[in-house]
Amino acid sequence: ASASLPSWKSDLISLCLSSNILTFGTFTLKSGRQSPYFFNCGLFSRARLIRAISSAYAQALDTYAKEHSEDDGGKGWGFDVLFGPAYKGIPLAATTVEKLAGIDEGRWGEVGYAFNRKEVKDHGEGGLMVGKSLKGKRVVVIDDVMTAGTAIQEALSIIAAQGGTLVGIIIAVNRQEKMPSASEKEGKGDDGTARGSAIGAVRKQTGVPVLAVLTLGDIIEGMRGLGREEEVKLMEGYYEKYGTED
Ligand code: OMP
Repeated sequence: ASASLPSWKSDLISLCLSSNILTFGTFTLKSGRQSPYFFNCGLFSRARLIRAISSAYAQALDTYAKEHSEDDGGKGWGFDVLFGPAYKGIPLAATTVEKLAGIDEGRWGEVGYAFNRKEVKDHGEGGLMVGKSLKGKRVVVIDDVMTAGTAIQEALSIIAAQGGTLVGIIIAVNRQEKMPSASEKEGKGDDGTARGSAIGAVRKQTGVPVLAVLTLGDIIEGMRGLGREEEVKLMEGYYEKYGTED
């Protein structure tokens, strides 16, 4: 085990590694960057895996709420609905609220979950949304991985359109990457200009906390603890190129 990483994090990293959720190779990301590692949340598709990740999301949310019990003029930080953007966010939202109720039924027992449809249904109950209504509610978005912060934007506009108030974002993995440069967006590679973190930009844009179960730093620590020096070097090299502290 690693000296600085809590055991629940190193255990989660080992589990992700043995189930190929965390893989190594050459991957082209949505941002166009070539990464030596990839984290695939679509593979939390067995009982012990979905249990592990939903427990970790729930712990992170509950811990944040307990640490911020004096926010908002003493009312504390909390939320009414966990919104899981289709498709990958759907099982994450459903299983995480169930875990929250298991941690503290008094605090979380009435929390709802909701998700959007990819295609608007024009018959039956109709509409874009399924689950608890977001209207007038405090909403947290649950998502898988944040790299450049592009995927989260659609979720934010859905919440705004549904009349919800965003109060937080939780992701499984913060890849700790810089915003892509203008030249990267044109497919011409990084121009080396100094830029802030993608997660920092989302924090600044929304003014809400962005919580992560794991960061790239945690994954590097966990892999080091497992003696996987080769992968550690690859991730450190990637971090040198695209990484930021937060
Ligand atoms: P951004 O929209 O750039 O923040 O990238 C987030 C999305 O990239 C995720 O929702 C995934 O679809 C995908 N992704 C992963 O799932 N795992 C990774 O390790 C890296 C990415 C990625 O393409 O950046």
